[in-house]
Amino acid sequence: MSHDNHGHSAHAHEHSHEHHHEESFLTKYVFSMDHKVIARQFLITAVIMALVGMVMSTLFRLQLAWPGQKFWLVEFLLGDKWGKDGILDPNMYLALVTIHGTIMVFFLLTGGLSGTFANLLIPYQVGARDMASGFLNMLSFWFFLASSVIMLLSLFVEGGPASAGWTVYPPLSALPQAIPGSGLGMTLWLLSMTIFVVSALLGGLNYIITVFNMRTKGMSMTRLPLTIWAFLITAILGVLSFPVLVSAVVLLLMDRTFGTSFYLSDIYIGGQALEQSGGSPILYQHLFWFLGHPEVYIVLLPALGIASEVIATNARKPIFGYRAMIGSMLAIGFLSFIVWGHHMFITGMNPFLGSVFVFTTLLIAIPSAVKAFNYITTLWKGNLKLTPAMLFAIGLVSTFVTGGVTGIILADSALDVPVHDTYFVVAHFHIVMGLSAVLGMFAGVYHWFPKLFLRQMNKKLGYLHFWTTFISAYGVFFPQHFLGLAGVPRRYYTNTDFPMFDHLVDINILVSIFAFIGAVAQFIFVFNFFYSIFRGPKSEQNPWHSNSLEWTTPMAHTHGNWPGALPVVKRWAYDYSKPGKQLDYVPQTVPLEEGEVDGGAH
Ligand code: HEM
Ligand SMILES: [Cu+2]
Repeated sequence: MSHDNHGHSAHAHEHSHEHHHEESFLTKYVFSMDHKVIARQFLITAVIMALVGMVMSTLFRLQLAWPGQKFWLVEFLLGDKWGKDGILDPNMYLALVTIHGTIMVFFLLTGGLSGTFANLLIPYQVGARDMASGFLNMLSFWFFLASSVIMLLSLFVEGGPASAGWTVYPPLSALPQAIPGSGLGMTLWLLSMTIFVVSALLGGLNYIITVFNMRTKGMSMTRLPLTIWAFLITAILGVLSFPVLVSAVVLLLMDRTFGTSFYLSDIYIGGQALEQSGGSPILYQHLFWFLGHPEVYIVLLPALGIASEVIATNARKPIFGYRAMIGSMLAIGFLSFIVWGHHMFITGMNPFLGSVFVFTTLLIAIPSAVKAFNYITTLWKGNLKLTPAMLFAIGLVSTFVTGGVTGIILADSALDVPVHDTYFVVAHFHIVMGLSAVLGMFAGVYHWFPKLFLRQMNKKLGYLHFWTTFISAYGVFFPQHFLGLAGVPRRYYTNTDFPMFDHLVDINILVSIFAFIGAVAQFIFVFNFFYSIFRGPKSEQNPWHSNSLEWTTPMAHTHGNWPGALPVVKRWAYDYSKPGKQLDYVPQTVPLEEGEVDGGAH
């Protein structure tokens, strides 16, 4: 006891010059309430989760390209039970697809992308010392970590992890006896997702309150960088839609454990009718997709916001159509709530209702096209600095456009019906949402690495990583459109068993080979990332000559961000290459000159 006291007071003495409470290793790096530390915690957790999700995709791609062949890797990773003699067990195949999708959508791109960059950038770019509530922010990370751990634990239970697809439709999710993955694995999936939603809500409320209430002097809403607008709208979408997922999950848990029948209609198992009847699995689909579609934008908008920053900075040009960008993000956010039915065209919905969803879905193409147009116009005749971050941001614009085009096809009920549940859909959503968001996330990591870890990443490895990733990504997902058009169904253990798909074997092999190259490419990133955290060259304070406030803080992290007074904002964030200025950038803290017009104002 006395020893403890002594250690504590000596420690307090050392740090007595700090205004903030003294910090031990534990409060500084583990239970930190500092947004910068929490951002790094989210990022590192997401990188680890993504590696797990990626290894899973390599395993099921092995099976899809060479069905029934023996692979040492399969047995090595899955053991005797699920990978006997190196052959992937069919139940485990479904489970891998499910957990891969869940991890990528929720843990990498929802938790990892928003959690990292909203945390890092909101206080910095609005000019605040921290989030509105550091404590709730910390809890948000710990709930995220807990739900990640539970999801990983579910890999090791009897019966394997959940295997009803990442959408966990009933009856596979509602009947514990349906398939091996419907048992404890499914319960853990539901538990993990519930905790995940708590994390997302705590994070989201904090982001919203911080943006509305903690902006520094002069930081009006129309001077906010577009990243902040993107995080704000994302957080609002999350707060409105995630609770609906929880309600769906609660009803599901009741069907599973208390014999209710919200989702179960008449079901016979082995000739025996179940007690439950009268429910509707379609109800679940409505609830799921009321979250599920906005979720697409919860994943995409932060990436698009990051692209705006990275592209404007590295094109040395003001972002084109700042107000139109805000307007289109708001429009996308609003519309995303009235289109969920486009996931349900084949449920037998009234064709008139279907046509309403066709119409609202097609409307989203308009603000999306505005955004794509604005990126391209910003790039047009820019003085392009092709940093790795910039390449990833441009790559995002590419996938956002090419994936959006197939979205227009799927939005039409008449065209969606024949390709529904084929690889066409898999190709579409991987390109428009999966890839765009992943590329945006990489852009963010390369661009803000100096703010996260005070060092620079290696550029050459960055270029190598970009080109291998970009080429192999299209190599994986472009050919899948043709598989889909030929009718190859998704979520099938093997599709080469059907004679009518025999001529497609080569395409499947090609897709898998690109998938393996893409997976290897990510290790270039992982190496560069972890190496640079410790050994990368120290960064200067504003390496990209950027205007926004985060680059006005000193390189060494201080709790409270700015050592002295908070910065005062005098202009919008996009004064690059402004005529009549000496430098090609004017930070937000530089006062407007006589007669100078503030950029965002018109
Ligand atoms: C190169 C990396 C990737 C490969 C090779 C890959 C491949 C696949 C394949 C083959 C499926 C199974 C489809 C089926 O059987 O129906 C699948 C499912 C899925 N993937 Fe990926 N994927 C990759 C990256 C990603 C990323 C980055 C995301 C993030 C959005 C993602 C999200 C999903 C989802 C949500 C599913 C579930 C689809 C379903 O339930 O039918 N994947 N992936
Ligand atoms: Cu949708």
